[in-house]
Amino acid sequence: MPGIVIVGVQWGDEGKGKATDLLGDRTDWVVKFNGGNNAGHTVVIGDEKYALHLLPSGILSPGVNAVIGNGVVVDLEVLFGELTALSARGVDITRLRVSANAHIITQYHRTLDKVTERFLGKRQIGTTGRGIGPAYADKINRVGIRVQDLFDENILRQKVEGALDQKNHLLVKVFNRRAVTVDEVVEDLLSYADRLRPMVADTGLLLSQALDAGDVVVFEGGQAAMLDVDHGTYPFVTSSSATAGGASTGSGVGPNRLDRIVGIVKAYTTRVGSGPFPTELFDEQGDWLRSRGFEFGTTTGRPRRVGWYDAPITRYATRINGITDLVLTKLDILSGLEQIPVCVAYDVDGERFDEVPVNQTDFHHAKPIFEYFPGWNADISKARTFEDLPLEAQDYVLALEGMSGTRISVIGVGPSRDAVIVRH
Ligand code: 2SA
Ligand code: GDP
Ligand code: MG
Repeated sequence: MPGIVIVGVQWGDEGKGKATDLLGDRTDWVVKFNGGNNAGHTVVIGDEKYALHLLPSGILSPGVNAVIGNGVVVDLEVLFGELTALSARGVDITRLRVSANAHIITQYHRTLDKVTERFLGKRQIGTTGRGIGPAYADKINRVGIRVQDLFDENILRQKVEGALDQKNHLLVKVFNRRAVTVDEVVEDLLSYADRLRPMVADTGLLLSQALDAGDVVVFEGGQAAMLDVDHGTYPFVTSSSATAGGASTGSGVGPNRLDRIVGIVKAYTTRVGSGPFPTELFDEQGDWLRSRGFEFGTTTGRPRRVGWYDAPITRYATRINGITDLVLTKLDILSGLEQIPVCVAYDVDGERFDEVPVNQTDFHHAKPIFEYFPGWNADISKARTFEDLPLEAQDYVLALEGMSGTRISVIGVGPSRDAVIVRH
């Protein structure tokens, strides 16, 4: 199975970074195909903890080739900041390749992200403020700056001029900010060109050749199904394709090369930013889950919203991604509960919905219909086989599997690399 896609099932932070890292020994290439430094993956290796935002987690595995695909938006300051920090900790960073077609996040994208959010007030999306949305908007609007533009100053200048045309009007007239000059942007971008040049490649070609040669390629998704610009809780979404289809468009590899689609799903649910969240907890049980699960953003440190497992969401994500295997993470966090609620359907203004409603207003009104499962008290973080788990925990996993539409192949019982139960 040479092409393996890893995607988030819920609203992100399911533990995708750890899942990618787990596959490290058997992986030759890891590709990030969507998003940018809005992502935050925490990977724990021995006593070392790494927080990655832009770089794919696979860069931590010796010998693995890391790729930033064409579907990614790249903040060059962040890229070189992360590379320098990893290199100082002894990580080999020479195996990174960056797509010539990836788009660049510039200072005006970051500024626009922040001022737009402030302007929206109560209607704000709760973005990470990293310039992600404005950079993708420019891409779709055909006024984006791509990695390859850095190597032709004339072209770069023309493109920056074109991009700033309307933005300066917006910045000055609407947001009361100073105008950004073409010179300052060009100078900033060019300051990275020499360091970037050796990493730039036709990454779609490299990946196809690697797959032809039988290499294992992991496509590491950022964010998750419910944050996908097409399939998520729009407009409370990120601006990229976070589902398995994005692995193909965002890397330049045909969809028939994607052999397994692995969905990462938490044993409960979290969300950062605004938008509907039917199983959200506002009481002390929520505070308990947040502090026990250490649910604070890797990128911004924001407390995550927390709630119970939502089975219709997993079924939905399974369908739209074509998930073949699920990795259920953070089961250990649920130890100590008397009973565990699981959302099996929704009540929308008196009508039962077994699937995620297509209509946004319905989803905003959706109240969870819960089924309750008996909890367990034992610490399960040392369990390494399914049978090591208390019967109640086994039953919980089997129940989720039954409701989710696909098999749960791996169960996470702790943050470290080895704290997993592999079933299939
Ligand atoms: P953006 O910045 O335009 O992508 O924000 C749009 C929405 O997408 C959500 N989003 C995320 N949700 C969870 N985790 C994310 N990454 C970090 C992490 C988050 C952090 O992994 O911990 O540190 O705060 C992530 N990135 C984007 C965001 O909350 C908006 O709802
Ligand atoms: P990602 O964005 O999907 O990569 O996830 P994050 O790294 O933002 O958040 C997941 C967090 O859960 C990280 O701190 C991981 O170290 C941690 N984690 C992953 N799997 C498990 C698990 O099975 N149990 C526990 N307790 N923590 C886990
Ligand atoms: Mg994260």
